[in-house]
Amino acid sequence: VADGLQERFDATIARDQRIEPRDWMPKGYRATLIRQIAQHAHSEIIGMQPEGEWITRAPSLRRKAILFAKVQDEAGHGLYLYSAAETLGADRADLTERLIEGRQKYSSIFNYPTLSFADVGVIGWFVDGAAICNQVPLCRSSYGPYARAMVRICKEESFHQRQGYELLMTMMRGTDAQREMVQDAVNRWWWPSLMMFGPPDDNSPNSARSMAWKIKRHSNDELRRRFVDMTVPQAEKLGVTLPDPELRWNEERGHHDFGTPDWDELTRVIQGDGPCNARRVERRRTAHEEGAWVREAALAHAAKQAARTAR
Ligand code: FAQ
Repeated sequence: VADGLQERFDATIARDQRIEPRDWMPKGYRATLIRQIAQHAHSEIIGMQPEGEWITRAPSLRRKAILFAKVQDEAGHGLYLYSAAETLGADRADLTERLIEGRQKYSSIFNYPTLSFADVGVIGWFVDGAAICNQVPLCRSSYGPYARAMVRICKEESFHQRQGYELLMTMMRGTDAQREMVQDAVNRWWWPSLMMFGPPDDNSPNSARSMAWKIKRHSNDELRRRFVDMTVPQAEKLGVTLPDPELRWNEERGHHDFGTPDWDELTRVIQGDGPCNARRVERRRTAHEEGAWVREAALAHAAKQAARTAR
């Protein structure tokens, strides 16, 4: 490392200023960011599938329009995030290859099935709620392009969270059967949503370094606790029960106590053995292959344009 570069990087981080694409950065910092941003981008793209399966079956035109808009937003988030990864020297086509070959991860949560329309509401409430808890602090992440991408993404996630909660409120005002659908969806999604925050702090190999570099601002467990504290009063208002007998308010700590997620299940799902992993990746692979002609056509068009301006 040339004289002073490491010192300048350390000082920028210490002053809470941003690292920008052309700045010198340690190899590990660059690699960690590419890893996290790529996983985040893949999660947005794979995350279109569980809810996307309900677009043709939405119960009204209004619900269909909302769901369309949400799933399109997720595609947009994926594209911003791939662009942020490109500022670090990653190649988007290569990242996609790694995803469909199972060499790069995406969030465990998208490997669970959406069995009823209530799942669309619960994904908005829990999954987007968890995403907000995790991503609002990332707006202050030390890498400029990632932090700036998070600002708009978080605004859109807030809309997603609200549409989910509003959908559930509507179902809870409906019939007994509808209320049962909501409770069933809550029962199935609660624990996987807590797992989204990652393994517990004492088993999170990347956390210490990512926090020292101010890529991550809070630990996995800290964000998980915040999510529980935020969600419990919302569940009460909605009239559903969160499926955790250990969940209770702890006056002394000023936070909720709650049970332990099944960490073996998280490990299995991350390793590719969740209920829908194979289906999700296969669908992404097929979409990529079927889209090959679009990429070829875009390249041919760009070459033609370039030849025209060169003339
Ligand atoms: N799933 O050492 P740590 C959304 C991996 S929101 C899969 O703790 P780190 C919006 C981890 O990568 C969802 N893998 O790792 C939406 C690492 O593996 P590696 C996406 C997981 O990075 C809503 C290993 O385990 N959000 O998409 C998971 O410090 C609705 C050890 O873990 C983000 O990506 C997991 N749950 O902390 C879209 C947010 N947890 O790479 C559609 C940004 C851990 O060493 C519909 N990411 N792993 O082989 C982060 O904040 C972090 O990367 C964490 C993990 C917190 C996810």
